[in-house]
Amino acid sequence: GASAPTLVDMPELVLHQFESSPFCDKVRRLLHYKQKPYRTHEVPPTETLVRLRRLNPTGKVPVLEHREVVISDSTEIARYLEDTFPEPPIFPTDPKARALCHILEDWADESLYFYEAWFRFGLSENAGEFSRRSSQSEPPLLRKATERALPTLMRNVLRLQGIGRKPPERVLTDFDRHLEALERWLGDGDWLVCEHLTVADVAVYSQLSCAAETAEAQGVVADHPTALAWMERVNGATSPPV
Ligand SMILES: N[C@@H](CCC(=O)N[C@@H](CS)C(=O)NCC(=O)O)C(=O)O
Repeated sequence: GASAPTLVDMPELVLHQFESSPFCDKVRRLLHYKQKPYRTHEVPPTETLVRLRRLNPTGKVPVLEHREVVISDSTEIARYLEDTFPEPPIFPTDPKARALCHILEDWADESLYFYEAWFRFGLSENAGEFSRRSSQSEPPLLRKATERALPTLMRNVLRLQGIGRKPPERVLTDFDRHLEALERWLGDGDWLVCEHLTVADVAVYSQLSCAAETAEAQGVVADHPTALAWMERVNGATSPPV
């Protein structure tokens, strides 16, 4: 029969993650694109309060471990991956394109993220399902409590950020405007910043595809064929190897 994997076969990259987090999706896709095998450690949400803080004081995922190196934040991880495994590149070489790449990555991580969170947790129709999904990794005794706490926790975040205080029609209009801008920006180009895929494509993709797991965001995205075709392209380039 097949022999058990030895220590030697263990990938040296470990991704501490929430399976459903768009930032973790972003890092997994960058790892696939660079063809780096990795293993994942699914972090139960309550672990971010204490245990995960030994690795990352902010208590956030993703956190990537590579030998003795620990890197947190998807933006830092992308840069680390580029420095450590330069091929294929995920950053443009031209300084001005690099600057644009950074701006678009930040737009995805710091603006689109809150739409994604709003679709999943701000809409009460979806909060139950996504809280259940996010609590699966908890030990049984904590699962129900986490599931009950998550919608309130996330809605507080959304209220403090501001998006949670807008009427739903306004948020949908804003989201539609973002997709409209994405379409115009893409025009007939294949990628957002240069002639190859960059971290900007992956960052924007991960937020939109996670949002589009809800029927409400899916409805808006489906109205934008250019964005959809680009999403197919990004997905094709960054899916796990078969
Ligand atoms: N800017 C960070 C954002 C990461 C982030 O917000 N992660 C969320 C999950 S989607 C998290 O870990 N939340 C747990 C917490 O805040 O305790 C990145 O790009 O990695």
